[in-house]
Amino acid sequence: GKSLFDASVLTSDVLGNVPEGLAVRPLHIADFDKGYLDLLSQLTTVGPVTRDQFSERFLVMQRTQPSAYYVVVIEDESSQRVVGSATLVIEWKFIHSASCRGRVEDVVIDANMRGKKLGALLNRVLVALAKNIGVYKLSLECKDSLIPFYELYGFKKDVGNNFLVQRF
Ligand code: 16G
Repeated sequence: GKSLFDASVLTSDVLGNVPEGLAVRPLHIADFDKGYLDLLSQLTTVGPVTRDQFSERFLVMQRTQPSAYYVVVIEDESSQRVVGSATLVIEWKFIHSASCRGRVEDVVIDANMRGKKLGALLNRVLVALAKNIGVYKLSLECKDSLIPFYELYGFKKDVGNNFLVQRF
C-alpha cells in the first residue's frame, strides 16, 4: 500500500468526531498531487522538493520498523486537497524499559480552513495515538503565542529543561 502507516491505528476512539466532508487519514504517496507540500509551506520553508524526492522520502519513512512516522492529514473531500497535517514521530529508546518518546511535529492547517478547530482535532488524534503506542512522554516545540493552545491538549513547559538548537 501507499499509505505511510497502517490506517487501522486510527480507530474511532483515536479519531473522535470528524466533521462531515473531511477525512482524517495517514499521508498517502499521492498527496504530492493534493497540495501536501503547499500546505507545509504555510508552516516553514519547503523549497523545491521534486516528486521523486517526495516519493523517496515517503518510502524511507514508510519502511521504518517499528513505525516511527505517523503523518496524519485532513483531506477536504470536496476539493480533494490536503488542508491539515500533523506528524507524530516516535523515537525508539533503550531508556525507560526500552520505551519510546513521541514528538508532535509540523502541525499546519490551511489558511482557508482555520477557525474550524482542525488543529484541535489533529492534536487530540496525535495525543491519543501516542498513548496507544505507549510513549512515556510526548513533546513539541512552539512559539510563545501557541503555548495556551497546546496547553489545552495536556502539554506544559518543562521547567528547568531547556530546548537548545543550532541551525545549519
Ligand atoms: C514548529 C513546529 C515544528 C516544525 C518547525 C519548523 C509544531 C508543534 N512545531 O516548531 O514541528 O518543524 O516549526 O520551523 O508544529 P523551522 O523551519 O524554523 O525549523
